[in-house]
Amino acid sequence: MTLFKKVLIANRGEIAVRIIRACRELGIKTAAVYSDVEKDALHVRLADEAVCIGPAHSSQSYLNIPAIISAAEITDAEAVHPGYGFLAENPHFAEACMTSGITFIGPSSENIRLGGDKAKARQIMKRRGVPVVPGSDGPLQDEEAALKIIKKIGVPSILKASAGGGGKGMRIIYDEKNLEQAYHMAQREALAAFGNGELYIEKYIPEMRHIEVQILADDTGSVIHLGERDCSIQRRHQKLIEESPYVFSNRQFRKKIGELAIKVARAMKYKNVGTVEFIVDNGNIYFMEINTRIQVEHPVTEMITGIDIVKEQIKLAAGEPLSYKQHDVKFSGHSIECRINAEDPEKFTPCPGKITSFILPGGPGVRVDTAAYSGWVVPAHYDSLIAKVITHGKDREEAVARIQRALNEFIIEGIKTTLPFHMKILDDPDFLKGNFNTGFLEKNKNTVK
Ligand code: MV4
Repeated sequence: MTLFKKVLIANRGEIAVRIIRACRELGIKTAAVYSDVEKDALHVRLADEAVCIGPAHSSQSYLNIPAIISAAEITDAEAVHPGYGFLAENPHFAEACMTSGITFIGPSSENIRLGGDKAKARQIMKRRGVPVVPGSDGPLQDEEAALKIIKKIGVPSILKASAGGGGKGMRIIYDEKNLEQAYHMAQREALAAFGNGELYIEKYIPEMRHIEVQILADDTGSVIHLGERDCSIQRRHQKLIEESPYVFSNRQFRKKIGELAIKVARAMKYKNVGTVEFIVDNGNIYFMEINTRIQVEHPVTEMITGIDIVKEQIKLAAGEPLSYKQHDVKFSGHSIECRINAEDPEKFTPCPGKITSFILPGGPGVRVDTAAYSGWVVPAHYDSLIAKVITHGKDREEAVARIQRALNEFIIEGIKTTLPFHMKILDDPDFLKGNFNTGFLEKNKNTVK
């Protein structure tokens, strides 16, 4: 089996750099794409060549399908890696690549479509015997249908958008008399955000842990998992800190959640890398959704397994079989990631601008994934993620001590960042005990801002 000679990276920032690194190690040439305001970006410098694909606004550059397909054709790239965000979960883009004879480094367009239809994915998994939270069987026809289900499952319940993600089109119902209004508000919000107002309903689980499982699947139908990640520390549906393993994980828990994730992958004939998200509540595990992309937090899994997920992803897309069997996957120690954003650490408003000083942390067990450097101007047009600090230790205590040390070493001047916010969370006694859930930041908003 021969790998690609050249890959086009249809993304920017730290993930574009991450993908270039994987390609280099595999001996694959890289072509970057960039917008008008990013000619000095690190991904442009590190790639073998780069093509400008349009104006700063992402709708005209990083989301511009014809421009990206043209860039792949001009550079003679055989494959396109979409990274995360932008076109990564757009089934039309995956199809456009195929039609142009370019390999999309990711799952099939059918996989992407089902991942984006959360009501249908839930319905299919429920029918296949994967546990889901009590709620609707597929999408809701109208608020009458929602009321019938609430009568059965009770309140609190949560309305979610089928096309959702990022919390848009979500409403918690504490009293059925508010259902009608909540239904219309959620529907309107979903329609505005996704062009699709379809909703489904679930029992609301107030103290949930958001636990997800990394999976790898090849063209022959072999599927393995790389263990779980705890992503419960989020703010406004943005994950801020992720870790692996889950603090209360053990061999039995990992086997159980890992096998459920594999069952989900098989039920949809999944190919390539993906993440199955679960709600964990008091030891109960429920399927929530499947993400059909490489995720921001993939490094914590790489740190504890030693497996380069991006290299595996590229090899899988080239048609290679999995290089590991489940029993080859060995888990070692603990890893934590903090997402550092160019934002005000108290108000979380974006703070783009020129970085005047940028000095990285280092030493044992520290990894930093970033595309920033001293003198770089953080553009206002894109995601405010500027660096991921990831540590590994023999246990959680060592991983925590290392990330506390790393955040203290990290010097970023010229712009505000969320570094101080992370240092506060990492000092919180409940965080240190592993005593948190998705409500952590809301509950502690007076002490941990
Ligand atoms: C839930 C939930 C409780 N019960 N589902 C889904 C997307 C993710 N970003 C948040 N999600 C949740 N899904 C059930 N069945 C709790 C959340 C949730 C949440 C919901 C509303 C407002 C804030 C939230 C913060 C974290 C998690």
